[in-house]
Amino acid sequence: MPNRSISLTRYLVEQQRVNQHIPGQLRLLLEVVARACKRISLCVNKGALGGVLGTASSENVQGEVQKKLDILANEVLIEANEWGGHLAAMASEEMETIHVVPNRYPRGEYLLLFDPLDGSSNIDVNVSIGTIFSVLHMPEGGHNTVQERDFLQPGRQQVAAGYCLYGPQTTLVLTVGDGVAMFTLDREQGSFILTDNNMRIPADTREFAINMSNMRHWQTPMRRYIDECLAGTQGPLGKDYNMRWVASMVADVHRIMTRGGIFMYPWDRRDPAKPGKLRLMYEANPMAWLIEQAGGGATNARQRILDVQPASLHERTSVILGSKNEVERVTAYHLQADTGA
Ligand code: P6P
Repeated sequence: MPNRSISLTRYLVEQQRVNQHIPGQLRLLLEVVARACKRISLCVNKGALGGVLGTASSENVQGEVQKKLDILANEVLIEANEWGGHLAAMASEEMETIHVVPNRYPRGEYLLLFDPLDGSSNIDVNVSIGTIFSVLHMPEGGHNTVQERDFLQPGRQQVAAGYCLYGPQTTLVLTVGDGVAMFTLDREQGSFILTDNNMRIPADTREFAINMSNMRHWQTPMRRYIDECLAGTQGPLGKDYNMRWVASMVADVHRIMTRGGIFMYPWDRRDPAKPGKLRLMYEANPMAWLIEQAGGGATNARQRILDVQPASLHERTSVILGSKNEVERVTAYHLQADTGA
């Protein structure tokens, strides 16, 4: 690596100094999260050798059986972040309630939300998984005790968002509202090194990502779009499409951040009361902001995800995100169907 390589620390210092984009406390928070992701990466890479595969004897708030690595990753993020004085509280897919920074530590002005290890079904079969995180600011005119309602802010209020993908490389992808940067972990140095300082998503694509086994459960506009993709050059879209589905949102989103595409997890009839499978606060919101910052689009099939006002910490949503023109098409199909057009 040429000596001009820029570490995450240098990138954040320069963002703080040159662009006034990152207050000191937020820079510290992002560096601590990155360090926690390095630790999680080491545990993931050990696999069976580290005794971390398989399921724990517990379920999370979603009613899903927890993997040992789910719990470990959650603990790593909690322990790494609670003493630094930059956070008021944390929320996680793996915890029913918020985790307020204990009184023995100083409290800061930020709120950290995360899915500590997304794609858990892939852990035991050695397929890429990842950590997703989102940072909010404590609401103005705060009160002494941090409450769950302080987290219930629309995604457009985020001050930082990112993910760490534990794949063939360990890559950290991050935005603070000034575009998207990607860092690759140099295991020899133990540092994240800047490898793309301006990730951009093409407006059009020939690649879609969806779990096709759910097709019979989708609403009509979703089926319409996928049928048109499958019709290829003979159909209304006039081009042949490829399909990918990793069943790990971080891996599917990273592919889209790297070469474009559209990712869809729509509402389906299997559980009509649920608006979708994915969680708004710590999956959809951070990914939607990253995608938009890279020039893409992100909706819940009807509305911009970042404009959704959350009603509860673990609420779910439909997710349509990626290449802007494709996302706009899928969203238009749903809105047309709603109005009977
Ligand atoms: P399915 C992983 O469990 C996850 O939350 C996302 O990472 C992924 O995109 C989706 O669920 C996969 O869901 O129903 O295809 O297994």
